[in-house]
Amino acid sequence: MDTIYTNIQSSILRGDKLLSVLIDPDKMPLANTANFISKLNQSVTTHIFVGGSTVEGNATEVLVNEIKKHTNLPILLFPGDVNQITDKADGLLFLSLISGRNPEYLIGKHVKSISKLAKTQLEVISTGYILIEGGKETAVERETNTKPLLINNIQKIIDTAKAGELLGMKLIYLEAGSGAKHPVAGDIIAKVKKEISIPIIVGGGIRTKQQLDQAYKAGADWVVIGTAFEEDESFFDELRS
Ligand code: 1GP
Repeated sequence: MDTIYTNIQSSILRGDKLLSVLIDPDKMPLANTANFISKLNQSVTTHIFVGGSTVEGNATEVLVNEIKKHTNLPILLFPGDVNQITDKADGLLFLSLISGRNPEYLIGKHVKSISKLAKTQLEVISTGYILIEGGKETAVERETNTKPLLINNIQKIIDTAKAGELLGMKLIYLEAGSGAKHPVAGDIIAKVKKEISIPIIVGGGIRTKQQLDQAYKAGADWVVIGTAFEEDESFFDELRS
């Protein structure tokens, strides 16, 4: 049976690159969703992520319902907390913040989410989430009360990714944090890529087509961009399919 994850694997085997647009329910006015998704549909975007560090009430579910009216692309939850889980999406990145040592974000919230998840049909994809310094303090760092891994300690980043793979995680997410000043550097992506065989997602601070291509060239299988589209939707014009 085809699943989101097997489709990702097949795309990577074909040499295709994946692109997710991250939409934060706190920042996307519902009235603008149709217009935003219509531009997104004409771009090379392959997946939509929905999530944010702090989202109130059922804003995630309301937004996912609205997005679904306008696209057939898979919608994956990228949740900052348990309250962002909704059955209306197609899948969920089950993110464990393996760069940090805060038990809540390593396993605590996951345990709390199970009774809610059990009532959904969501495809749950175990993801090793690695926060890497990106030139400024980001919301992930503040919310999780963890420090990012330092860019001058590449071996620790590699070992963390490898440990995630050996724990059975299905994806490794190299995250510079939303709005990061510097995206994850190409040499870090390339070195991690060499050591692991599961797909690599890269996000945080990617604002130009050139930075996107650099991430792919270095070995990212999948790139996530949020802020650049929030600030300027004409970025979609540069990414036309
Ligand atoms: C954040 O990696 C994502 O979790 C996207 O980051 O908003 O900087 O594109 P940006």
